[in-house]
Amino acid sequence: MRDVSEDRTVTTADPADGEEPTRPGRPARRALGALGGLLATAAALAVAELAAVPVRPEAAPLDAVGTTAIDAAPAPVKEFAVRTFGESDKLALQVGMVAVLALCATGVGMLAVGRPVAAAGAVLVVGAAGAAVAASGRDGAPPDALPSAVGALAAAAVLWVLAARLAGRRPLRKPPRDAGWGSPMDRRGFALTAGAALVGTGAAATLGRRLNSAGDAAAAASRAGVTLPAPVSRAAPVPRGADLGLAGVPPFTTPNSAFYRVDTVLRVPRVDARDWRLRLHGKGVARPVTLGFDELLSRGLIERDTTLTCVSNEVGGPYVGNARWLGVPLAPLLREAGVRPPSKGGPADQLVARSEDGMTLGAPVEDVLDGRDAMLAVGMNGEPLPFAHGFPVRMLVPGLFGYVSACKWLRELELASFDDFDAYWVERDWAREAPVLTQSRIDTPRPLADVAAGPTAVAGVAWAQRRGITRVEVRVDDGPWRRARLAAEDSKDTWRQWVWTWDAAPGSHRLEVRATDGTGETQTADRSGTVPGGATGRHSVVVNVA
Ligand SMILES: Nc1nc2c(c(=O)[nH]1)N[C@H]1C(S)=C(S)[C@@H](COP(=O)(O)O)O[C@H]1N2
Ligand SMILES: [Mo]
Repeated sequence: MRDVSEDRTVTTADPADGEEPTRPGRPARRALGALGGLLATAAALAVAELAAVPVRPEAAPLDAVGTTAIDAAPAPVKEFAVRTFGESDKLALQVGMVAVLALCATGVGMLAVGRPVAAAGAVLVVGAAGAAVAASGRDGAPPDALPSAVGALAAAAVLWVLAARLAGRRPLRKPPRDAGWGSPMDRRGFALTAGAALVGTGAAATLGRRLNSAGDAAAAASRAGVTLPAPVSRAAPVPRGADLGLAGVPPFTTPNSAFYRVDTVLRVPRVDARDWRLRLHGKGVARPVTLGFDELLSRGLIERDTTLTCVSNEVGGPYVGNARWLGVPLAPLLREAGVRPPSKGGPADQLVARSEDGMTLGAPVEDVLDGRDAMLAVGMNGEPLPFAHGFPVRMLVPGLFGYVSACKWLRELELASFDDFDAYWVERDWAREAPVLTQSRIDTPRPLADVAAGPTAVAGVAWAQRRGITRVEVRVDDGPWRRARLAAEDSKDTWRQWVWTWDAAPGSHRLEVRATDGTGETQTADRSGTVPGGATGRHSVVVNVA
């Protein structure tokens, strides 16, 4: 802004000057400088993508910085992101990062016209910061610094040459004191350099992408090649009455494509099942085990319907789904390795699961061995696990929130103690032990819906895995509680649909629901946020009856 008056002097200096078209004023050069900044930044990201090939795709700067941001975000920020953007929270993060970067790029590009050394220096400093973040981030190692460093060098070079063209000087010549504002600009040189940068960027990005995802095709082939064995213990067929088939209520079995997804990865890990190994070791493990995927499949599979819930689900929220899972029972595997529960003198009370993406989850050993159908799942609704849901193997423990039990892309199981080790989410203020809470949700009518007067189906789902749902009640405008009709129970580990027919009278009304679980306990009315152990309180919706 400080340059406005000077700009005016330059542009109006000599309107009759024959060289005027090649000696544009500062605003024009600055605009082209901004463009140069954007080109240089694009080049940096493309070259970094290519440089990530010999390292790992996650070392690419936007991935590494984004992942570090995810890991560093305090619980309230994460809560806000999930509340505001839902499952698009990571997309929002990436869009935000690109926007900030683009803003900085235009700034540095404008700076480069008059002060190329300072601008190139700024680019290198940002690159160094990215490199440091990448090397010290999740699963970070020194080689992870390479993509950011190489990318920054590329950006500095592109910016330098473009700025030189704008100033009408040779790129390898030392910039003069006045940075060449007065000399005519090398338009042709600028256009050629910009074009070359653009082509190079496209080529590097395409090649980098292709090489970084070369393993994906192999992983996809390995998934396509999986034949899931028939279970030795089948799930009973879903009772016919378990699905009320009501409009607006999700189906009893959630299709894989509609199953909620919660994790911290910017790139879904694509593991080749043929390379997959699981290591089981730790405190009290008399016989450590290493298993490949085929060995795991040969152990005899069980099939179970289980409802999975996220601790980040707000009352009435979408982070709950029910699937038919196929997997290896976990308890026998642990027992064969010599693991005993704490109640039988076992030294470990925490089963730490580690994943391909560097995530750690810790489940109580006692729960895993208490007879529930804890499993290493390989199948979901009749197909191998989708990549987004943990292919090739994930853990599943009915009755526990996902963040302590449902480790996707599982790689390692370590018996430890809660005193020795805090898993990822526990380090971030979430509860150590996380049994699911009894919850109920109104799916229809939708909040603020316009409802016709007369008989209206009020319906939804309720869940209390391990305990089961025995009663759901609805009330209107704080009136008396009315018992809803429950759909048939599939198992105590699955959600249950419910419906109540309401004779809707004109006006604005508030519908409220509460569930009672198999222990006779009714869900609390006390409202609490999701941190640390899951949201409590009753779901209610306000509707308008015409
Ligand atoms: N590796 C890995 N496993 C993970 C997570 C994760 O971030 N990384 N998130 C957990 C959480 S918080 C939940 S609620 C469930 C969600 O499983 P889904 O995405 O298949 O629905 O996975 C769990 N397993
Ligand atoms: Mo979760």
